[in-house]
Amino acid sequence: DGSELVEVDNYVQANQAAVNEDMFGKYKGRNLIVIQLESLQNFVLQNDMNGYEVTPFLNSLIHDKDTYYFSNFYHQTGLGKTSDAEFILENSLFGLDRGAVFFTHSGNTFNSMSEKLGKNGYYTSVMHANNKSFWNRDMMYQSLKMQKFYDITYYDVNDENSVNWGLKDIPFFEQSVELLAEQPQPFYTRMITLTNHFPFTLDEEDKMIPEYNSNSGTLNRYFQTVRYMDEALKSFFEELKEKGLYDNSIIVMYGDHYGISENHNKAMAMYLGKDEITPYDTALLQSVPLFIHIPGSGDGKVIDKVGGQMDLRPTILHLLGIDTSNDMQLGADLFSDEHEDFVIFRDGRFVTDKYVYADETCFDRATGEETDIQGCKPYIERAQKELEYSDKIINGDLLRFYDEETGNLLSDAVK
Ligand code: GP9
Ligand code: MN
Repeated sequence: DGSELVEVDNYVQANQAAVNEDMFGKYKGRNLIVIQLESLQNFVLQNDMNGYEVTPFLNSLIHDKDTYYFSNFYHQTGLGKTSDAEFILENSLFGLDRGAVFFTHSGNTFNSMSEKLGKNGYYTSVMHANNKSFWNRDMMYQSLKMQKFYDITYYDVNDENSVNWGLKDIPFFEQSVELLAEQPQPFYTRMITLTNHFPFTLDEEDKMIPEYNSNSGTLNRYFQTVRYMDEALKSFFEELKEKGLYDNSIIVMYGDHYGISENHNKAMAMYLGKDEITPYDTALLQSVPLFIHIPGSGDGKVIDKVGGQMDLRPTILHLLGIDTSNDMQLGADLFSDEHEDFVIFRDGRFVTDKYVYADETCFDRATGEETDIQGCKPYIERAQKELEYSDKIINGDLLRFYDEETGNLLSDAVK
């Protein structure tokens, strides 16, 4: 039954962060374009590789007057990888600790961001040039009330314009802009890139920088595919302008999960100029970039609050003036003064402004030295609790007992 929901609901209500009144609804009615960037980690930003800038376009955005760049933002995905990132964005809940929620619980009731935006007059879609059943997307998108999935059948994919997993990002965005332009407005469209995916291979003509020179071919090629993706984003922004879709949109971009696993620690240490990669370093390397680009805002800045993918949904909905105070969500608005510097990873690790907890060890965030576990204790408990609550909601399909309009538990839940 749904009685478990009472406890979860109390926790969620008690941990609400008040909205930032200056930001709430400031961009009401704008189109929303969310770009989930495949395997993009933060360490390549504002960095070079043997003298070559890896992300010139994204770096230029960091200092752009219309961009909020979150420099201390982390992925929270598990084994569901790309699909977990999608799930977290849509629901502000964790994926599961085993398997992929997109496969295991695609029949659940949710109260997704697409559903909410749909109810607020938005046309909602996903654009991704892969088979619709990959990650069980076609089934899950129905439960998420996504109105349209532009899968591979909507794209012209051939030998010339594909590499690695499929359609290259530059032609993907070129073709997607045509689809965007046909959609009713306002729209919420989520695009998922593909070229910067393991094993990070490219055609010769798309290599804009050389490979790196470590013992890891994976890391060596990663810089090249990231550089290519950065170029694809640059051309996408131009195309949006040409189509007249730029000024009236908000563009949110974030990395979905790590691209370089711990198997490449030796090469990573070489690149980062460290003796070794410790569990502390590995945790901080889970940082992925988050950009909220709002043409005309003029208020852009670099924000170093600690946050994670769970925070995306309330942050975005509030900018568009959509209330989330009744939502069963575990994230908080990154623009809220009450947003806490605390991000929980799916495996129980966490990062705060003071601590990094990894390998069952509490590290001083500033120095990377091991520190008294007492400092981490309260966070360890909360991390466990939030993960457990999220799992309860999903495993018990508890949102079917919840009326998100009123915030009331349906009668079945409280019997
Ligand atoms: C496939 C793409 C990659 O459609 O999203 O998924 P991943 O392997 O990164 O989870
Ligand atoms: Mn991915």
